[in-house]
Amino acid sequence: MTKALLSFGSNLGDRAAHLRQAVGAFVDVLVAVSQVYETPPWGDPDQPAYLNAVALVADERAGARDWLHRAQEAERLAGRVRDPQRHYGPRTLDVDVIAVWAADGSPVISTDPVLTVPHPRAHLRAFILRPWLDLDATAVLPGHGPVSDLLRSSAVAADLPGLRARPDVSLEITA
Ligand code: A4P
Ligand code: MG
Repeated sequence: MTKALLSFGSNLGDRAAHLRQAVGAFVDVLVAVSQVYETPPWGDPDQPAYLNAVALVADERAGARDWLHRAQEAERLAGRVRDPQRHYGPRTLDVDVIAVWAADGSPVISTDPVLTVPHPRAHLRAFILRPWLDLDATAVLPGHGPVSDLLRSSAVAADLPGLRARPDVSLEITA
């Protein structure tokens, strides 16, 4: 079984609906989804607050590129428009592949610009690390260490108080 940790973010339109639709696109492979957090924009302050969450997904065969293609298809369905001038700018939906594990549990490492895993900025982002801790208190970001330690690093710890849990926005998929 291969696994991946995916992050979901939205700060345009009906943010909760975008996240629900995106998580729903992975229903066949979904292991667990975190709670949702309201988060201040990271990297480009002049935009609305985000809703963020992460999900663990698993599949018999899926490789790292398969997860990327599914992430990009979910973004397309949410009507994502890319602004090449604003790398960290607003978006209906961003689905990033944070980390991938092979069938033997070893982390997949890639520096290919088409798919860099682990995600090169994940260790700096409270809006990824905090929801991940919800899913797994012992989670380890390959190449960087325990998520619980990363949350205490100065850059991330400074952002943590800005995150607000939104238990009123559930992404649990019910039958
Ligand atoms: N790519 C390479 N590696 C990956 C990966 N691990 N996951 C390539 C996904 N894509 C990856 O991505 C650009 C290219 O990166 C793609 O061609 C893909 O093959 P993109 O999604 O088209 O462009 P982007 O969104 O501008 O870049 P990226 O890296 O997704 O942006 P970031 O760095 O994720 O920043 N603040 C808050 N609070 N919450 C957020 O969710 N998100 C961003 C987006 C900024 N600020 C935010 C949030
Ligand atoms: Mg992206």
